[in-house]
Amino acid sequence: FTLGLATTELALHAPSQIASAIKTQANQMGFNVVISMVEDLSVQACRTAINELLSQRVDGLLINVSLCAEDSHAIEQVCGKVPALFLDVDPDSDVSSILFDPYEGARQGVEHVVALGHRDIALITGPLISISARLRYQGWLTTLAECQLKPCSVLHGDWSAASGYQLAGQILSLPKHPTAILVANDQMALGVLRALQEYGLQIPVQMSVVGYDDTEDSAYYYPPLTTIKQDFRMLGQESVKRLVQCLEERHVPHAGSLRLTTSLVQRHTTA
Ligand code: IPT
Repeated sequence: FTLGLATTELALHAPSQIASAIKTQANQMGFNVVISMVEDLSVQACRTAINELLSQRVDGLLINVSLCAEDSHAIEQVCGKVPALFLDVDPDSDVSSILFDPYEGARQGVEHVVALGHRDIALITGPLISISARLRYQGWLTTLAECQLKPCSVLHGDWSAASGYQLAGQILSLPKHPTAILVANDQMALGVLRALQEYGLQIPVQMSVVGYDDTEDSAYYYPPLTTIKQDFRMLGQESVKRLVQCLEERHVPHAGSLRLTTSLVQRHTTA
C-alpha cells in the first residue's frame, strides 16, 4: 500500500514528530508514505492537499489538519472510496479518528497548578481557528470553574515560540502578575520561558509554567518543562496500523475511532 498524509505546517514540532512516527511505522510494515503539507488552515487548502495525494494514487489517507465536524464531512466526501483517518478533528464528528482527549489534558494542567496552591492563573491558547486549541481552552475554563476560579488573563498565540515570547511579555506588562501560566503547547512555552528569564523572574519559584505536547526536546528546555504528554509515537503506530487493517479487510469500510490518553509529566517549571 501507499499511504497519503495530509499535514499541517511541518515547521511545528508536534506535526513533524507525528509525521516522523507515521513514516517509521509505515516503513516497518513495508509501506510507503507520501506527504502533502497544508500551509494555511482553510478547508480549501486541505481539499487541494487531499486531491494532490489522490492523484498520486494513495490507498488510504491520514489527515492531520485541524477540522471542525462540518469541514471533516466535506473532506471525507473528497476522499471518496479511499479510507481516511482524521488525527485533529472535532471529537463529536462521526468520521474515523484517532485523537488525544483535549479535555483530559487541559484538566491535568489545571489540577496540577491548583494542587500546588496557585489561584492567579494566566492562559495562553493556540490559534482559535484550530479545533484542538479551542477544546483545550474550553477544558481549562471548565476545570478552573469547577475550582471556583477564572483565568486572570487569556491570550491567544499561534503555536510558535515567537508568539509565546511576545504574549508572555504582554502578561508581564500587566499591573498584577499571575503565579502560573498554562500554555497550549511546548513550543509557545519555550518562548514564555525566555521572556520570564529576561524579565528576571525565577522559574518555578516566582512563576510556574505548564506546556502541552511533551515533544522530543521539552526535557531539555531550561528549566526542563513540566507538560502534558501526548504520545506522538503511539499516535503514529496506531494510526498506521488501523488504516492498514481497514485496507486489508475490505469489508471494513471505516477505521473506527480511538481516544488516546494524555498524562502530566512533572519536571522543573512548576512548584
Ligand atoms: C497539536 C499540537 O499540540 C500543537 O502543539 C500544534 O503543533 C498543533 O498540533 C498543530 O496543528 S497536536 C494535534 C494532533 C492536535
